[in-house]
Amino acid sequence: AFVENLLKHPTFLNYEYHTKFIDQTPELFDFAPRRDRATKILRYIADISVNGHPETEGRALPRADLGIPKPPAPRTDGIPHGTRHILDEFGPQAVADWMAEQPHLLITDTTMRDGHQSLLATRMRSIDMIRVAPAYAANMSGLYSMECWGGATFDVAYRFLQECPWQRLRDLRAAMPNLMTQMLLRASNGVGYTNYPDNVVQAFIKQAATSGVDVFRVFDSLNWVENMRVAMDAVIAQNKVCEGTICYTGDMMDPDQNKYDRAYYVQMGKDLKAAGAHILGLKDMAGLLKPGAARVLIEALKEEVGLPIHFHTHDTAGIASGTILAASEAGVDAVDCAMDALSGNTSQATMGTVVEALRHTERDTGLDIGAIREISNYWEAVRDHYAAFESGMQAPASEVYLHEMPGGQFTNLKAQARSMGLEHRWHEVAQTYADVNDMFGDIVKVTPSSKVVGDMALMMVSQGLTRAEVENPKKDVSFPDSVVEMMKGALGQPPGGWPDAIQKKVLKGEKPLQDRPGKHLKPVDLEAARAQASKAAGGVEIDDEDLMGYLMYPKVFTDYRLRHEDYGPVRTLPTQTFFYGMEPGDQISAEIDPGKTLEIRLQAMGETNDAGEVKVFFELNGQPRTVRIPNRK
Ligand code: BTN
Ligand code: 3PY
Ligand code: ZN
Repeated sequence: AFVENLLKHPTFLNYEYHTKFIDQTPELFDFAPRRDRATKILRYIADISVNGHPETEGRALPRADLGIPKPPAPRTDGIPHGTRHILDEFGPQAVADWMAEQPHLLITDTTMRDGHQSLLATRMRSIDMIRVAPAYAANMSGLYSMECWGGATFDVAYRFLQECPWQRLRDLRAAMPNLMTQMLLRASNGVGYTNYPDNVVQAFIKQAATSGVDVFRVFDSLNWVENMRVAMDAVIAQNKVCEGTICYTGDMMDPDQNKYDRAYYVQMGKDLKAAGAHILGLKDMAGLLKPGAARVLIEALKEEVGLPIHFHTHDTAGIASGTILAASEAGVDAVDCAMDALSGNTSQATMGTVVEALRHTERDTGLDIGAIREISNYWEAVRDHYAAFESGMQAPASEVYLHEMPGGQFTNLKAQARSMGLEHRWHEVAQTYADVNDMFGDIVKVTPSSKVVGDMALMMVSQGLTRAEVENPKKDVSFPDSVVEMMKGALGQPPGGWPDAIQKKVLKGEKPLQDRPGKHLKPVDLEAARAQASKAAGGVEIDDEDLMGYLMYPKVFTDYRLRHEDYGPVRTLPTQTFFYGMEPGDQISAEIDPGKTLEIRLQAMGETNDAGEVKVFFELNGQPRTVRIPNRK
């Protein structure tokens, strides 16, 4: 209502808008905020009920008989101590020391980040996570950490879920005070797809630590340690756990390739240790590390680097738990798993399976299989609500050894291919992705470099271009912007540099950067950016968290913030209502503030009138309310 008032106000239309104008024009605030939020939510529900949600249109429908998933009850009185207490009382080095000394295989639960990023296109809503968080705190206090933030979840929250990722973080942090939270950070690329100025990266990390992140898994999409230092230093300055991370690619056991071999990974591990990493992350984003290689690599890293190791892999080829067991035997300290119901395929290995496989061995995880089962049952019920976002992958795919796509990209790229009418040519896209990787000199493929390879592959398949044609100096090719930027050095340098010929062809004579992109990016004036964000979002107040959203994704954030003025706190709606609206007779509750709950009943929907509008009749906390919505169908 505020923005509507503002946009319609003659002073605003006269372009005489300035911040004082808002202060001096009290009629802009002529609405009761409480009542108003309820009205906004009713409008949102009415709109979705009449017109549907664009994100689920044409997609599979969830089963008709779904209820609200019920989280398990606590199995203990009070909240048991967990890893968070070590961090808070003794600091990040103590966490690393404790990790190395204790004998169990430690487990990180990735369900709330990589699990749904890899299986459900990152579309899981906060409410479904927050409701089960107390059960994790009570029943899973032996977990190493909860990966619940970062990666693609940040922009997807604003972009598709109409919610604030920071609020998700604060709510989860509050509900799991004994467990370390963990995020995935793309080093200088933050949680975006491009390098940001150093002061933005630093401010972002400071805010993430303040809002609730304990463990930062920091990686670079070309494995360039030089480009990770700003982010690693900022994490260390916050006294949080810095997990300096190696991305694994290719097959280190292949005698025909010597680019990414044992010596390469050991050297990178040493460089990360010298850069201050408390623990070493080994990120196998595509699930390419085979059990035999895991044994060799983990032993080498343990012996020659000496940091505790946290191993992350994907189950795309169906072998992740086998690789985890081999890594466990070789002495890995912690591994990532997803709760059973959101595990397997492009997601992580199955937690209950790994826990049971190690039961009564020296690496016994100590986790309670009953507690896992209950929480997994909850996730199973949650997953049913997201049928629209399932990828259709029916079986493990050893094809991943050919294309090397990250688990988090596989389903996204498939969706992109579908939207371009190329889904039936998927295996060609996969082969072309592999060709592009060769053409680019065999690079690490992980966000954002993976996105660049995907862009190029889709372009080639849609235009019918072969690798030979692309490489032919006489053939004119217009490369995607992301390819031009990457070859310019905007994402940094891959080991050995870019292949000369293709780089020259892409850059058409322009000179590439050789050093760190951040060195050339001017620091952002944060207060000026705050004022700009406020103006773009209709004059609303921009707090520090909002500012970080704006700096990472100016347009995505602004659109979110403007829509928020119309829709209100829709994050409080049940998932079914958010994506599908309500039908006559349906009743739901939405807790818009702690203790302030809206009881909403949709009574009836009228016919579309001559003005093209539908009247929707609600009962809100027992009082009748009517909303008129244009029928856009
Ligand atoms: C990756 O690409 O390394 C993993 C996850 C990132 C997925 C996002 S979702 C939209 C965009 N399109 C892609 O192909 N990747 C990113
Ligand atoms: C991300 O950056 O989102 C990833 O999941 C990379 O694997
Ligand atoms: Zn992953």
